[in-house]
Amino acid sequence: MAFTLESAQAIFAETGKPSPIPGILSDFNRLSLEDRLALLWYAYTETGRTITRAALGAASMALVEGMLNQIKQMPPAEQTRVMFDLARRADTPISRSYGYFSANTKLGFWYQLAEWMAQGTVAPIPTNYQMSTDAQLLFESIKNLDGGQQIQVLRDIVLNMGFDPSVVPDEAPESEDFQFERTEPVSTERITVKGVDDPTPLRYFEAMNRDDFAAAVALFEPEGALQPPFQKPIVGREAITTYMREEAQGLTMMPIEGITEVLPDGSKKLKVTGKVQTPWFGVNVAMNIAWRFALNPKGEIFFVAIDMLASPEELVNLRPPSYR
Ligand code: EQ3
Repeated sequence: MAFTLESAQAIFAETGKPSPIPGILSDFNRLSLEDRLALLWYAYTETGRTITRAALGAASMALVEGMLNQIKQMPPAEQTRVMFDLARRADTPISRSYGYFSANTKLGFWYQLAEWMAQGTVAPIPTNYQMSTDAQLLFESIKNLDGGQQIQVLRDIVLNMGFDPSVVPDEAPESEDFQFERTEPVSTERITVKGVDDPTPLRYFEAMNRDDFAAAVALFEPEGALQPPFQKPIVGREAITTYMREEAQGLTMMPIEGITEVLPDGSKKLKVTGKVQTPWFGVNVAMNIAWRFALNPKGEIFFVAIDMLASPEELVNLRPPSYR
């Protein structure tokens, strides 16, 4: 039984609980711009203070240095306007350039602004600003998320700011080379996972921990697909490589446990749960993750979905309740 993209997307789908993150993101988008920026500030001061400075190599921020300094020189009212423009995805020169930044450059840009806002060099959120009741309720929901989910919410919001580049995709500049300096040397460890004997997922985790994306992507079949959390599948080795280079540098994968099902034609379904650390937060925050692999009979990855777990209990509860 050969997998289709659709059938592969559905494997083990019944074993995970729905994540609260998409609901939180859609509630956030219904808030006023003032509330959005204030809520982000409060959420950031709860979680963001554990960002590791090591994540930002000096060279990687060179690209945005000019724009950041331009904002720093502006009068406070203009600085606030720039932030509003980014939040409402306006078509202005700064918001347009921001829209084409890579994910890590967008995060680094706001990280610098946050530092300056804390110092008072860039207009802070007014201390007497009163968030609406909806914003306060949403803030409570964010506080109830685990640390890994909180940083995912912050990241998704920051990535969706700025002019939407899909409106004029032809203008996209060359992709930037954002290098993360790992605080720990890359791992050369052999990985073992309880319940997983198949070498493909194990080699995948080892390659990812070495930032060896060529080796990781070679494990996929040529038209294989990778589905990041809350996104559509990325299909084909070339597209996956481009994505990994931008998004997966410096990640540390710590798979813990898995289940394997072998199908009559020799293809396999595997679900592995574990923790992932991002270089932005190092050891301070670990995200609870599931990888759902569909392997073809040759042992190549036809599909892998990366899911954020709704609760830490799902790390050990791999099967649906009726099977336990
Ligand atoms: C200034 C302030 C605070 C207020 C202002 O009003 C508005 C804004 C926006 C502000 C600034 C906010 C800031 C600075 C936010 C910074 C947030 C950061 C640095 C968040 C980083 C999050 C990183 C995450 C969630 C990484 C997740 C990575 C995952 C899940 C990786 C998964 C993968 C695996 C496991 C694979 O096997 C394949 C690859 C893939 C990447 C999919």
